[in-house]
Amino acid sequence: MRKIYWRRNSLTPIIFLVLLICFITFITTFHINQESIISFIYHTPNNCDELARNSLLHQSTIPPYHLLIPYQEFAMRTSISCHSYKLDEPKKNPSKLHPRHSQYLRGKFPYIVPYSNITFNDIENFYTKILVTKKNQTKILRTSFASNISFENVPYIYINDMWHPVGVISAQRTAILIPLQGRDFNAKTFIFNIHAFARRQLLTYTILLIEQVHPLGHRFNKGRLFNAGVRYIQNQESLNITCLILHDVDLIPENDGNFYTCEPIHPKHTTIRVQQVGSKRGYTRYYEFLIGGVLLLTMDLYKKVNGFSNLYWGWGGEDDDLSLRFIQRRICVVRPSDGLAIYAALPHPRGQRNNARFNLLTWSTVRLDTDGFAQIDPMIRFVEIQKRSTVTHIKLDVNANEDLYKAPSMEEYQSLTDQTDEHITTTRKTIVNNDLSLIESTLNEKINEVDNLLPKVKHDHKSNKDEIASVTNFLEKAIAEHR
Ligand code: NGS
Repeated sequence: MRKIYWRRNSLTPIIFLVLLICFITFITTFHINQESIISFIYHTPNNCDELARNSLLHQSTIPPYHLLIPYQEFAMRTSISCHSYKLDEPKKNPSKLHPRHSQYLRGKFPYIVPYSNITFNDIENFYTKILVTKKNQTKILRTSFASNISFENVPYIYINDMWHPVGVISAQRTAILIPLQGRDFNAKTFIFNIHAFARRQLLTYTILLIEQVHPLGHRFNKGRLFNAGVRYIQNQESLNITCLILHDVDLIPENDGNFYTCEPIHPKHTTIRVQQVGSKRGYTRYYEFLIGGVLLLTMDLYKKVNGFSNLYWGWGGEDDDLSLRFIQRRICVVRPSDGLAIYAALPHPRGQRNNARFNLLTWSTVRLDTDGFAQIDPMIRFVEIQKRSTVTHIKLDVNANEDLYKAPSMEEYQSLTDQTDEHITTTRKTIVNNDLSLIESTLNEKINEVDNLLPKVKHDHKSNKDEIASVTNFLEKAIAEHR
């Protein structure tokens, strides 16, 4: 017995020691490796305010120390939030009403999940006929598609494609843009609720559902849908929209104090905590870098970052790409308090993942000017526009330019790699010489050339996934060699 105890006791510290040595070796190797690959991250100022204070960087439109962004590392270490910014402090202007002064704010928003038989006509009928006859504010309404509806009848009028609170001039003119593919029931549930929500805040607003109907069965391109929706709004000059709300179709705001207003110089992200409808698990909080879900920003800000990238097909990444665009333009993001920025999420199956998203994110910052809102027109075709007062339903072909389907020829591919090689050599030399203005002009020139070819390769098709991988590998290797 004694012998057995002795053995056990002597083995434990030895095993422990061996494990400790392995652990230390692993950590050291891994850390050194990471350091050499992404050393620039350690020099990157960690918030937007610091970036803004650095005037030299401010003048440059390219990322400060790097061209490549190992996205996951970057997102973990970089803050996108503005610090010490006070939200919802409008200038005192009694002629234009900020939602904070609405008499209809009640705190918790009593959202409704309707029956599955609800139609777009039911919603139209509800807001133009059923609700307007409601006299008693506390009365509970019951319809063929939902019961227990406690929405108040806030006096509203529909003029020139916008809903206006009667006798009130709202602080802003708001467009709520909802990209869609499938998920019809979510869209109807969302639209049914969001009118009641917007009215409690006395917003002047319009709602746009931007649906991808073509190419059939193709993966979702949320970036193109948002770019197309914003282009549509821009073309409808009479709408004179001052605030864009980029809204996921499955999220219903739960608190009236989550004001749907744009801040003048900062984007506002309001999806801080989300809870699945009917789930008892409580709220999930997302990572700090995330700006997906619900984002409110002015048209000027949208244009400043050239909107969304057009290259993300399938689930994931396009919103993180937008975060990188804000970082590149030294724009930080504001958020309401945790208690107000809460949402109920409607259930739905998750769309097909975009396996190219990390490659695309790595190169995000060099594409800002050549891939986005300014480039959207030839890519889209408006298939149908259905107008109801409760929703303008835009149906879109998001890949109108057949050329984008074609994989690049071998010559194009060779020329792309040649140009990229030259571009990297020049860039590295100028970085070594530390001449920012030269870097900027050289880059813009070279990137434009390369970018004319890149979308063809990076366009996410199963058929050219290998090309994406090999181009990225090639570029990464070339950069490593030139370090
Ligand atoms: C991240 C995605 C984002 C997405 C977020 C939340 O991982 O696009 O999850 O997704 N980024 C990448 O994949 C790079 S959610 O849980 O809401 O479906 O928005």
